[in-house]
Amino acid sequence: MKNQELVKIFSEIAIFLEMDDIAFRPQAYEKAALALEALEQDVAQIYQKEGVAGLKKIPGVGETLAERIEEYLKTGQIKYYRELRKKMPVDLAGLLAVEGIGPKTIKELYLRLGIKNPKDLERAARAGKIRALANFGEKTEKNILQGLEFLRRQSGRFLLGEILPETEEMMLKLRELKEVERISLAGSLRRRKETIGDADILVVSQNPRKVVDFFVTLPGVVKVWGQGTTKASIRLRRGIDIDLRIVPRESYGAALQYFTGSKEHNILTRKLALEKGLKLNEYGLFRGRRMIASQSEEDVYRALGLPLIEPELRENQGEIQAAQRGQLPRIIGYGEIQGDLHCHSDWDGGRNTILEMARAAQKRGYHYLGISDHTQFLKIERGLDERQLLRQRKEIDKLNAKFYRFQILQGCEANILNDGSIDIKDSALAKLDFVIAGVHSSLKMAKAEMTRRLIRATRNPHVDIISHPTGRLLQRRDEYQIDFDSILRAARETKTVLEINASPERLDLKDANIRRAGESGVKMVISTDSHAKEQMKFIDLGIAQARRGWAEPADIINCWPLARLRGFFKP
Ligand code: DGT
Ligand code: CA
Ligand code: CA
Repeated sequence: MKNQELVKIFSEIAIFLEMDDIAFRPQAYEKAALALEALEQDVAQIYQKEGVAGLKKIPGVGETLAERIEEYLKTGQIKYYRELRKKMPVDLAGLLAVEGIGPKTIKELYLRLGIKNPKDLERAARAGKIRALANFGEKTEKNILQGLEFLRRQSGRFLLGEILPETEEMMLKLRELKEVERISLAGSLRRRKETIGDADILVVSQNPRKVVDFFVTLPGVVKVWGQGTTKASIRLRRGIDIDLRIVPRESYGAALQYFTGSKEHNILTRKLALEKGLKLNEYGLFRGRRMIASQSEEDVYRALGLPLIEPELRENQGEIQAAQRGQLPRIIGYGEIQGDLHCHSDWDGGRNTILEMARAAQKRGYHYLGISDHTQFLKIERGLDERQLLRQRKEIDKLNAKFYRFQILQGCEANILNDGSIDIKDSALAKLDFVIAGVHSSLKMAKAEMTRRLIRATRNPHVDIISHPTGRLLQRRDEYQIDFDSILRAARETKTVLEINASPERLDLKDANIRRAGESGVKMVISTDSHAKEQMKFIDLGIAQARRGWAEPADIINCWPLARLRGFFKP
């Protein structure tokens, strides 16, 4: 249908006219665009049957606009529009999508700085060229950058840590409806991928229409992309999209298996079904017309000759073959962490006291907590020097005397300096229960140099753990240049532990590296790096990452009881 193309052209003409401060005509084009958008018949057919007279019956379309439509239908273009574009060859839709940018601004930015699209806009804003313009100023420039950043988030993927709680909140509301019999996450969110395109929720109900109606009107829904009898798709604030699907009880297992994905994993399960003369889809596993499995995922996998494969493993990384051979790992469970070893207290600028952190750890059911405040090198975070560490030791001893079945360990997060040495004396490190060391400066070293730096740190006789070993920040900063295999070798030789940092924007190590570490016999620790007690909950993100990396409890030192841990740390 040509309708949509004409909608776009008329809307853009309206914007071009607005740029030139022309009265009334922009509104005329805008109105016609709206009418065409709502029109159910095809304009080309209207024209074919009734000619220009037919076009003029469309609300808002008068003599001139009817002629323009005729011109477009006959020649495939509108000369008037082409000339306007030639005068101002900019990506209108792209620029208008940036919060705070209107037609007048676009014109000025094009005429003065030659800005044609969001990319040009970003470059100019970063170079400080916009604030230099007469009517703009520094604040506008900052707003433009913020608008661009927001747009990027909207069009891009979301961090697991930001989309999971929002989706779980929506699930809680859905659960309140009595028509909802069962509910589960699906898609990449159920697989706990580190970034998520959209959230998927699967519901079992005998009354899907009711569930859909309830879902699309929930508070927080800012847009309904689509709504049918058994599915709906909505947007929340901040651009988070959720797909909801509703299935009958009998199909739950097959539907969950299908909508959990990954697509690549599903291709393999379907192929396996075919090899057995079966057919697998979202409704069930079939032999001919007969459904042989569909109620639970276990049933589906069993009928394929497989044990249940955990969602975090369904990424076509060899999990099907491993399952066939009975060699799936017994991956770490969400409740198996015994304590958090990387937590900061108010001694180094964290928000809570040591005791508050300890209480929070106890509340989580932990048996130990490692306080690992920054050391002196990091001036911004008020790092501790040797004397302060000694004082802190005394305070921790005092607190420990009062605990039952719970202990605070004193560690620190020391800095790995450029040459791989540690920013605090060995004699001071020796007095701690354990030592974490991490890179916090000169992150952009050449590969060989950075690798040497980290290896030297693992060789320090007191360093037990390397924090956030690859230094990445999700969607913001790449990993350091390092030869990870060499690091793994050094870690194994020196019995140094690599951290799986669970903070939502790090998740470092990443899944593939966790798997390599596990295969090389390198031990890992899952830590939240909490600077406030509320952040301890991020442990689940780290566990998810460990599961995606096929890690078993034996690989993760904070799944171990305290006595084993103490015996494992370097003296
Ligand atoms: P995302 O949203 O990009 O983070 O990744 P997913 O895995 O959540 O992908 P999504 O939301 O497009 O689809 C959810 C699941 O539904 C996906 O993991 C597997 C299933 N699925 C969707 N489309 C297809 C398809 O065309 N073929 C197959 N086999 N499965 C599909
Ligand atoms: Ca998804
Ligand atoms: Ca989806």
